[in-house]
Amino acid sequence: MDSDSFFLELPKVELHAHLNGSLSPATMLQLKRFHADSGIEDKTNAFFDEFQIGAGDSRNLTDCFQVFNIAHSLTSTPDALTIATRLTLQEFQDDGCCYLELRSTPRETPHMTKVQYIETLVKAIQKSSLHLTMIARLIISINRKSPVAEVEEIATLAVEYYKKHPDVIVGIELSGDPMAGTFQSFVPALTQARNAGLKVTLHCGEVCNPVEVMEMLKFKPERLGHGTCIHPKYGGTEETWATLCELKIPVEVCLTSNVNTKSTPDYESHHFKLFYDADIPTIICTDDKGVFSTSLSQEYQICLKTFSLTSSQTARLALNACQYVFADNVRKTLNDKLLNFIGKYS
Ligand code: 6MZ
Repeated sequence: MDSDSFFLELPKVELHAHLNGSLSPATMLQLKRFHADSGIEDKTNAFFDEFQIGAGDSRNLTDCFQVFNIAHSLTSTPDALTIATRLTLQEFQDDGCCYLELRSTPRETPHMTKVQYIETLVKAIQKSSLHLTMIARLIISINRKSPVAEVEEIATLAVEYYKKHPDVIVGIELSGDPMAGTFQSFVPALTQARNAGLKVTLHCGEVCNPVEVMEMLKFKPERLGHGTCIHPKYGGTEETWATLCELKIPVEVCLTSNVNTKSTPDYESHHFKLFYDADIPTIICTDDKGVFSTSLSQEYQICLKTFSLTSSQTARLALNACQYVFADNVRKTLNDKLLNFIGKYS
């Protein structure tokens, strides 16, 4: 097996992918065509290159939150959202993903309610499972910019739809501009969801805010996203780092996202290495494969090259990721798939 096909064929588990950040240029083109064909006004005059934040782009993490409006204008009807979900799931499968937890923020638009948004995603995932070999699940996102009343409304809907579709909805997460809102104000909604059985993942330490990082760690979510500013070298404190090392909460790391938004200066200095060396479970993820023009195979490849890992160490990262999926009932299937690949490869 040549090295490129190793990354593609390695069965991979994607645990941090925002739907509207994952739209590829091909998917966006299809959505634009769909809008034109169905006579719906297309408010995106933006070019696709405005959606993409590549290496060396002058925009930073704060600016990056503007680009999601471009995707949002293309997914504002149930039909368009279905197309976006279906094509995105297919792309993850084509990239060798065997399990995907897609996350998205229920949005009210002139064409759909939040309830319709959730129902559309659930249906699209259920329908895709009829022809995909990849297993897909949904995490309901909460945007930090939302007022607390809306956050509580979304948590209540997440619980209601989790009870109806526990085969699809597995978790709740907190994301959005890390400078907006305060973690404490979201705790009641997150606790409500957790008490109902939903697993929790939090974007944590995307910017330097050790007080909030400590609050999040004490909440003991099942997983963390990014974890950029937890080590003292990167804006964390001795306390935040010691607590993470003690709790060993798995972290979804997104190498290219962090480099392209300048949260991390370059791949070499990415906090992945510190986490890896400290035995903190790390899961390689894409974050927004459309915005950052990447793929999960590419992220694994970058990781191996940057940190001089062996193929076995890289495959082990994918194997370990299976332990941290929110759908407990598929863990063994995924584990066996990975072990089978490793057995054949070695
Ligand atoms: C924090 C992010 C993010 O939910 O509309 N999102 N939140 N940090 C990031 N790092 C770059 N990337 C994406 O997908 C888009 C939404 O995901 C969150 C933001 O809230 C963004 O609006 P959905 O499918």
